[in-house]
Amino acid sequence: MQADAKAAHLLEQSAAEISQAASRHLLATAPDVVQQFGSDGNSIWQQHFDQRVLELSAAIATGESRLFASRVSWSREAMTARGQDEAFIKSTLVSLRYALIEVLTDNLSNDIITVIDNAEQELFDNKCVSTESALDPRNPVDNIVLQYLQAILQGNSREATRIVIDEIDHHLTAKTAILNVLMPAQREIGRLWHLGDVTVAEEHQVTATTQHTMALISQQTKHLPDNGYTAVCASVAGNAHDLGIRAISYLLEIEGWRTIYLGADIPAYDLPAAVEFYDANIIMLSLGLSSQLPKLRAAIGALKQHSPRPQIMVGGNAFAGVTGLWQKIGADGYAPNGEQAIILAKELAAPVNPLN
Ligand code: B12
Repeated sequence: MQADAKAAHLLEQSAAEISQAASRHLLATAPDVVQQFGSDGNSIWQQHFDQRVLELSAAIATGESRLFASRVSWSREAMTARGQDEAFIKSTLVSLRYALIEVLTDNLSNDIITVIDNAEQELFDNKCVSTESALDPRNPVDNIVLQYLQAILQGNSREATRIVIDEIDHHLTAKTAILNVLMPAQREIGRLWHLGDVTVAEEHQVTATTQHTMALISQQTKHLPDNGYTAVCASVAGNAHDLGIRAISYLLEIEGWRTIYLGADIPAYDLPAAVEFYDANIIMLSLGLSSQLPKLRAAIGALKQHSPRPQIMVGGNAFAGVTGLWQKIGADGYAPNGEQAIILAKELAAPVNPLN
């Protein structure tokens, strides 16, 4: 499939209209849904379809149909875990097709329909989240992760933080505490939520404890001397996920960088000013979902007009499994995890190190 910027733009512009039409269609054709979601049904399903249309747009813009298929399968797994049957899940795709035909009429390209057809075919093949935990209780570090999660879910977040901090200089360093305990704990709670085994509230408890624990670790750790590099770190507009990029920011600081951590959901137009004000060598942008891809493009576009231009590094969950996506959107580098992010950041910043 070829990338098609015009069709992708049309989908993005028409997302609200398409999602309204799809939601109307679903509620009219699946009366059970009306009962299940009550008066909130329309807005819940509109949001659902809005994301779907943006993911479709991202797939068309990049020529990567997986960006849509993987998200549809992800939704299918989450819905199955919450008791929805196969026929209903398929009917959401029928409603989406119906709305696309109604709204886009003659502008609906074959590629768009092909992307949806492929996603439907792969609906039950893609495994997004494993039913098995990646954590092995016999492994000492994994065991700390499990103790950490257990303490939080039993209502003792202070104890959870203590478990991790007390292990530093024994089984852990500050870096491995962040990368090998706190990040896997986040992934594990995400897996459990996806399977319907923990609630959103429980995930929030873990996330809040992880934010607090990372801050304490960073505060208590001896940092290497200033290496002369500055990194600005942010999650793009629309991305509420900020723990991964926060972890990278702390790790860079420990390695002697000056980091400017801007947080989640940062508008593209604010980035050049931050880079200029702090005279950054590099900017690290985090992308959580493929539906946020237009915002990342906008951010990269704004930064490229800036002079002197910082190196632009990207990462985050949305890149998983889509090789070369970072190049297609014009970034200078990508890393799949915190460890590799630190190594690549140094390589990218090195030619412009003011201390050289
Ligand atoms: C906590 C959490 C949330 C919190 C975020 C709170 C916060 N302050 O961050 C809240 C509740 C807000 C949330 C919301 C949503 N979430 Co959420 N969330 C999670 C969870 C459980 C943990 C995220 C985390 O802390 N990860 C920490 C580290 C381990 O991962 P990471 O962010 O990917 O970062 C690593 C790398 O990607 C990389 N990296 C990250 N950024 C960068 C940047 C650069 C430059 C580089 C080089 C590298 C890099 O390095 C990091 C460290 O190794 C994950 C599960 C998971 N597997 O991550 C789901 C997850 C990310 N969420 C998911 C989803 C779908 C959503 C929602 C759409 C759910 C919904 N229906 O509303 C919304 C979207 C909100 C939005 N607009 O962005 C999915 C994404 C699936 C996908 N990509 O297709 C996941 C994977 C859940 C799952 N089990 O499937 N979420």
